[in-house]
Amino acid sequence: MSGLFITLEGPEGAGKSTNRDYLATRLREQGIDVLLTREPGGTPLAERVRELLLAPSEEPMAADTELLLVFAARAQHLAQVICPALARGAVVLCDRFTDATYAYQGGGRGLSEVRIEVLENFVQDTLRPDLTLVFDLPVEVGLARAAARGRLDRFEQEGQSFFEAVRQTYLRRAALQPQRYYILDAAQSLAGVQQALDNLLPQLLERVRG
Ligand code: Z5A
Repeated sequence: MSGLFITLEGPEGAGKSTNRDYLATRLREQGIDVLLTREPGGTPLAERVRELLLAPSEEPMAADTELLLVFAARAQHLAQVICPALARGAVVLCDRFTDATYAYQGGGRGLSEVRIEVLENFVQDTLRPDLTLVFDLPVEVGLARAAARGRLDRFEQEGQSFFEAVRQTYLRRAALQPQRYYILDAAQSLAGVQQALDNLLPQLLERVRG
């Protein structure tokens, strides 16, 4: 595949969607073919799975069910959207991907990383993001941003310790593979975060243009 696969990760309210759109604009200004997408979701079928995952429900969802739904949506997303875009040489900017599974289902729910890895290999084969931007911020700052938006989804109803585990999983994964991850301080002002993205842009353009 000849495109560039960039994922944006981080806890709630970290500014992933806002900054994904910002980065897309900056890349498109340079004439780059950019595909914006998100997980869970990104295709009509995968968006229906997203609704199942996010809707609060009286029947508790087993952690394994959650894990399998996340990967079912991902398989559809890869087949319909991500792989074709990479094959035509586009830059794919994806709001969350498998790092979120390690963070939420692994760190948050306590599922074993080995089992997640089995599904990662099954669904993705050898495909991994080329670059993962981690928008890092203290849990309470992100939760306050999410709460300001109103009704909380099924994940947002979790407690502080769940989100602390999510955050620490991202940071641990980033420390293990520093060449793939780039950590941004998402607690600073939006202008500050976007300045950091501007600083990264020349490197990105170099990679896109090979
Ligand atoms: N999930 C999972 O469990 N396993 C998986 O494998 C995957 C996902 C892929 C949906 O994701 C849920 O799916 C997610 C994990 C789970 N958990 N939840 N909830 P999502 O990405 O759609 O949900 P989210 O993380 O809650 O998105 P979000 O809260 O919309 O966060 P965001 O995209 O990072 O932030 P934003 O929408 O760009 O910004 C939030 C607000 O903060 C907004 O009002 C902005 O204007 C404001 N903002 C942004 N940046 C700043 C700064 N720097 N300063 C001040 N205010 C800011």
